[in-house]
Amino acid sequence: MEGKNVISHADPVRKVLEGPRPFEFFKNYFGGREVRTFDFKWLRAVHTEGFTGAHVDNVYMSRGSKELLTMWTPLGDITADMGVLAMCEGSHRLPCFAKFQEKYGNLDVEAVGLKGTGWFTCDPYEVTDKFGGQWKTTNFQAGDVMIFTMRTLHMSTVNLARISCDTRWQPLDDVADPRFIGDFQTPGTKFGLYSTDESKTTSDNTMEHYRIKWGF
Ligand SMILES: O=C(O)CCC(=O)C(=O)O
Repeated sequence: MEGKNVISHADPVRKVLEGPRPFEFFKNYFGGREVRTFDFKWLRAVHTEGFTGAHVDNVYMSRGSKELLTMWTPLGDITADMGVLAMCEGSHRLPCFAKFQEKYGNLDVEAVGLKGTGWFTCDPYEVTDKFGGQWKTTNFQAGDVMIFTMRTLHMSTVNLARISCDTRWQPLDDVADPRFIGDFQTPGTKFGLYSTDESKTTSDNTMEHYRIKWGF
């Protein structure tokens, strides 16, 4: 169990997160290819007033399959006012997001040792005003999931309290980002958020700095 979270890797939880149904769904989705999920699972118990800012997952996990998908699983019924995920529809493919994807979407926050969370912004409307798209979300019931690409801009609504877990899925025969499979190392290797590489965390190594450099 080294490196494995005692909750997200407990048998009853694994049965929900990576039971036969997601395996079958993703196998069909990938045209019959066998699939795998990362060993690392992002279990979130989010407190009142907590939320996740707008980001694409590619900034955290771009070193493997280009077909990688995220599956967001609420653990129980969670209504939008309790804290759910919201998607910016079209952000992964609309031409109006091309520069956003080329600059922000291609950033590897760990490689540059980004200081901060890797979120592009905390203001959802800043994105739609600047680039386009439309924010969408819904109430979730136990058994629902949300599946989206590495390039889909998403964030959460502000939380009352909720527990969810996000897992990653890809074809088995494709290369997997080595940071999230097998035994896990320190958190510093998983997110720019926890970056400990002092040599890289200079004051201009922030999202604000990159946004000025990119012209947005
Ligand atoms: O649940 C959250 O607050 C964030 C989840 C997320 O960003 C993801 O699943 O990629």
